[in-house]
Order: sequence, then C-alpha cells, then structure tokens
Amino acid sequence: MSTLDRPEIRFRRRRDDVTLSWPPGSKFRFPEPFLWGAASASHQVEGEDVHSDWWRYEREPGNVQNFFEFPEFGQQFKSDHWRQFPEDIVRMKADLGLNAYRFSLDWSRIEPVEGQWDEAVIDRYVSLCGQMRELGIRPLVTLFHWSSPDWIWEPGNEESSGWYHPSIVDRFGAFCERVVQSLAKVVDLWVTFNEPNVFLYGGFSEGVLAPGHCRPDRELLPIQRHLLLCHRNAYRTIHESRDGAQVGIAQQITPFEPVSRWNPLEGWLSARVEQAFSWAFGDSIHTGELVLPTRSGAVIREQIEGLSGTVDFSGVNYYERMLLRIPWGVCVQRVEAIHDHFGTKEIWPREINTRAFVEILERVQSRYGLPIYVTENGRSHSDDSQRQRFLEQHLCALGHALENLDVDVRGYFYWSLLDNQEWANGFTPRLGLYEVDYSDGSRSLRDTGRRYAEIIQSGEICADSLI
Ligand code: IFM
Repeated sequence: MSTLDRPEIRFRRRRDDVTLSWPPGSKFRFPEPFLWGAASASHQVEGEDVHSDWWRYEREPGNVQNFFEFPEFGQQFKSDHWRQFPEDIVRMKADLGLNAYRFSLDWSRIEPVEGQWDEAVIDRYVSLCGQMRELGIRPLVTLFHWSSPDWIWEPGNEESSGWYHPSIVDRFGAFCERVVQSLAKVVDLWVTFNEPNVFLYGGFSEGVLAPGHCRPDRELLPIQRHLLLCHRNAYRTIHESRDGAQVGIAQQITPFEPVSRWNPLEGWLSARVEQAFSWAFGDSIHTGELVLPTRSGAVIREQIEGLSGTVDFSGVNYYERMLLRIPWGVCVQRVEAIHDHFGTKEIWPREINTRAFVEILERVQSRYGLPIYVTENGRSHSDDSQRQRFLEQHLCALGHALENLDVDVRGYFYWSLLDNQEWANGFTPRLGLYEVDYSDGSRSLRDTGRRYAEIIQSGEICADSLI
C-alpha cells in the first residue's frame, strides 16, 4: 500500500556505515524469472544523431568537457551503437547472457523534420527488438532520455519554445503514437521518461545539460507540467496499443544526508532537497498533483487531470548518496550538494553505499507498493576492479534485500552496456561493461562484464567472493 498520505519529511542524519556486510558463507539466490540487463541511451551511444539538440549543444564550445580533444570518430559516432547495434545484441547474449536490454529511441532520428517520419529508422528499431526477442532478450524501451529533435527549439527564442511551450505535449504525443503503433507488437516493457528530475534541474536550473538554461525555480513549472502531461499521454497510448504492457518512469533516487551530523538545519534541508529532487515526480504520478518546491520556501501545487496512477512499476536509478552542507556565512538558499570522498579524481559515483541502496528499495516499495526494476546502477572508474567491486556489492545487497526484506524487485539493469558519452562530462568517465576504443569503435569486454556473466549464469552470489 502506498504511504503517500504520510509524507516522508524526516530528519536525516549523516551515516558512515555505508557498505553492508554479511556473515561468512552468506549466499543469495535470485528469484526466477528475473530480468538481467544492461542499459544505454541513444544520444550517449548511437552516434550521428545530427538532428538532435544535443548534437548542436555539444559542438558549442564550453558545453562538454574536452569534447574537441577526443578522436573525431568518437565525436561523430560516439560508441558506434547505431551501426553496430545488431552485433551488440549478439555480444550481449553470447558474452554476458543478458535476458533484457534497456535502450532509448532517438526521437530526432525518427522524426528529423516535424511530421516527417523516417520509416526506415522505425523499421530498424522494430527489427532490432525482434532480433532481441529471438535471442531471449526482453527489450525495455525508454521513450525519452534527454535528447530532443532540434526543431522543437525556435532559434533565438529558446527560452520560450521547446519544453517551455505547451505545443511540446502534442509533439511528443505524436512521436509516441507513431513509435508505439510500430513497436508495441515487440515491446511490452516501457519507460516513458528517464530521470525527469535530472533533465529538469540539469537542463533548466543548473544549466549543465542541454539546453543549458539557469532559470529560477518558479519558471520550471511549465516544464514540469509538460513532462507530466507527456508521461500521462504516453502511458495511455501504450496501454491502448498493447494489453498487459508495463509502463513506468526511471527516476534517479538519491538520498541526501547532512555533512555535519550535529547541524539540525542541514539535516532538515537534506530532507527537503531529497524530497524535491528524488521523490517529487514519482509522487506526482501517484497522487495526480504536481508539486514544485522552491528555494524561497514556497511550494507550487497543481492538479493534473488523469495523471494519478499512470504507472505500473517503479524504475529506480541508484548510484550513491549525496551529502549536503551549508557553506559558512552563506544563506541557506545556497546549499551545496557534494559527493563523498573529496579529492578523488574519479568522477561518478565516488562511494559504494549499499546501505543506502537497500534503504531506497525499501522506501520505494513501501511508498508506491509496485514492482520495482533497478533501471540503472553502475560506476565509472579508471581501475576496473573498482567497477567490479561496485557491481558485486550492489548485487549482493540486492540479493539480500530480495531474500530478507519486503521488496519486489523484478530486474536489474547495469549502467552501462558500453562506455559512452557522459553528457557534459564527455568521454572521460567509463561506465561500460565493454570498453570502447573511440578511435575506431572497437569493443573489449571488461572483467566486470565477465563477472556479471558468471553471476547471471549461476543465478546467485556469495558474500565470501566479493572483492
Ligand atoms: O549516464 C547517465 C544516464 O544518462 C542517466 N543516469 C545516470 C547515468 C550516469 O551518470
């Protein structure tokens, strides 16, 4: 049962017991059936999405770190997934034994000009899903993972067109209807939006994702409204086209804790920031009410007709917790969210926090009462053994949660199948099960991928074997 009628604004204290441990000999068996997957997003891996806003945005100097220092092959083809997609499907089965793959559709490739559908591209996505099905891989399709066709933005009028303008709802709706009409026969598992919270704040408030705007909180209202309306309509479209389809959003759920465990104000603010960032979207889809908290303390609320209940599962993207501090002498509206382990050169995520991972799963379960898919979880590290450690620790924690706690997790999708462009952080972070050589697109399986394949094959994980 949902507990949303009891809003979860509770004091949070900093916790330093970040990694769970188990008695020697502990072994966790995963239930069957269970979806063992990996995930990706079109703009980050496909390449040559020349009609997308991100293609333009990343070519504007200063938007993506070291973009022009990377091999031209990588700039153009990224991880070369669009051209190597069929081979990648064969690889993910043969090398890894996956039975699920989460990827996103490139709206700009499908509709390069408004109202003009590239039928060959749609057919290719259909045939790729068909190929997955033949190999026993269940496609999980994300409709929107942050890149839009560039034509939604009116040149010179970016700050009131695109996602700001109500026309986006019909435009996105037309895209959904067209792709769902073709794909529903081969796809029954859908994510409408990937991390709408990160898209909203990263793109329109912090200015670190396309379109790179820094607007005050109140001005995020139309975007949040449009995202929720687009989600609601996409949910309906999918259900009208396919009986038994399962539709969700993939929400980045990040716990926030205060840097100073003794500072009650930091504790209180952590809870507020966490509510706004990690829970607001998911809550809206359950309650039907848009809630936009602002830094001034005001909360904007708006009922959205037909939104409540438009979700069949909870998609959880979990990486790490964030620590929050109020810098000395700075007013509380300028809090800083920071990662733990200052000074490390690694980018993301920096800590392995399986205690928080399990807590998040329990909280999502009790809050929404739906089946859960871990739709993203992974780590960039220059040392692959650290990536492997991250994977094993999280799978062990997940096995423990499935066996001992009241969570209904149906699948796990490692982020990411391939090294890919980590948005504004460029190509330096490497999160892939496969390493990609950006000078020619060749792939090599990492030890983390081999270890993942062993766990999938055996269907269990033993705590003694964790590195
Ligand atoms: O690469 C991103 C992805 O696009 C969205 N979730 C987080 C990942 C790692 O930062």
